[in-house]
Amino acid sequence: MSGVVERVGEALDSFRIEIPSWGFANTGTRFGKFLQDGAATSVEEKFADAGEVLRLTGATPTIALHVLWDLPNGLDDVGEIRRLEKKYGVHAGSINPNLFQPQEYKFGSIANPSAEIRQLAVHHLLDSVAIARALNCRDLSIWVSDGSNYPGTQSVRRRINWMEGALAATHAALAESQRMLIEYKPFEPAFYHTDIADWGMALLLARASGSRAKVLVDTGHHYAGTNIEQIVAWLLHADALGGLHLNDRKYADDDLTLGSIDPYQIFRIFYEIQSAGEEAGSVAYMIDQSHNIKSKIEAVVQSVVTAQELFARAALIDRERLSELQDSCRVVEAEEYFRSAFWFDVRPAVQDWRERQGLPADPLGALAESGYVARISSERREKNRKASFTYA
Ligand code: PSV
Ligand code: MN
Repeated sequence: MSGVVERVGEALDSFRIEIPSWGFANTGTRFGKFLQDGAATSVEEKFADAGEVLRLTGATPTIALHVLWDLPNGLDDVGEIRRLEKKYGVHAGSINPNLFQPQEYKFGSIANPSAEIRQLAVHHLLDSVAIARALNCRDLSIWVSDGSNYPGTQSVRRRINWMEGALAATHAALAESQRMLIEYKPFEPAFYHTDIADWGMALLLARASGSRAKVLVDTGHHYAGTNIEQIVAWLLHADALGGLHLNDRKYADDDLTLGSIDPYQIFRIFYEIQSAGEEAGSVAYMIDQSHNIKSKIEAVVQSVVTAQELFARAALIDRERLSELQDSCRVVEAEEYFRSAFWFDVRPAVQDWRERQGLPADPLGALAESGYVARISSERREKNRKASFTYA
């Protein structure tokens, strides 16, 4: 393959991926958490870890914040976040309201039959917009976990109207430069119907909310076998793809490391986005994972490196050449050409790019050598061991 170093370099120059604050903290499954000595126990520690990932990879300038977890006092915490941004050189990225944990939301948040509870949820959404405005964050990422567990127990149609009202009110509060991303998920925590279960529902709600509302695709939020890159292609066509939450899965929303099960799928998604050219310029990439068994910061670095490699591989495809093969229906040649980019070992070219940027050639190796994990493990051990063992 010719021009590999240039193509890879160009792709990586433009590639940025956001990391989630919750990727550094003790998370688990609904059966429990295995506490790690080095897990972040405060927002400051999350920023510190994010700063380390940025130092190692050069690709993660922003950290996604979850309002209840990272700004429990709402707007009053904005000053502290600004201080952390300066101290660690990492900016606040997408702002994620939390519509799934407060006790009031047992029967839903913005789709709750109680007008009072819907109002509570809208207040939280508006507070989240205010936080995003104050921190200069472009995206408000909304995941609505609402739904029901048993047939006949809720009115699906009335709930659609309630959601439309709440989302339109949120959209109206956005600044000109801001966007609202609507994430969908087929099931969990609701197991009969989820109010925003797929991309069609998310797209219709986005359309009803306003021009700066887009759809957020989380790779873990699909049934097995779903052709996610096709959904991505349709959303790009509709100018409605806001962003991607990347992770991997074997069964459901498993939150496994991106590319650990099916790297070819992430490659195909990246190709679809790259092939849309300029139109895809504003698609936001984020890692949305929970590292239950792996060491947190190592898992984040591993994910970023994998994302960079897969993005670089997708960039090796000469789109004109592929179009010619497609248009002349040379099936095997087209498939082999497409796959040859996926099989190509871009690691030497990626390493080359890292060195040109003054970054460590091997981020995971550099992390191990730095002693960072050992240091935070000893500094945070006491706090982590004191944390009570709670079921998530
Ligand atoms: C829900 O499964 C989700 O993907 C949403 O993006 C949440 O904000 C995130 O995970 C963290 O729980
Ligand atoms: Mn997500």
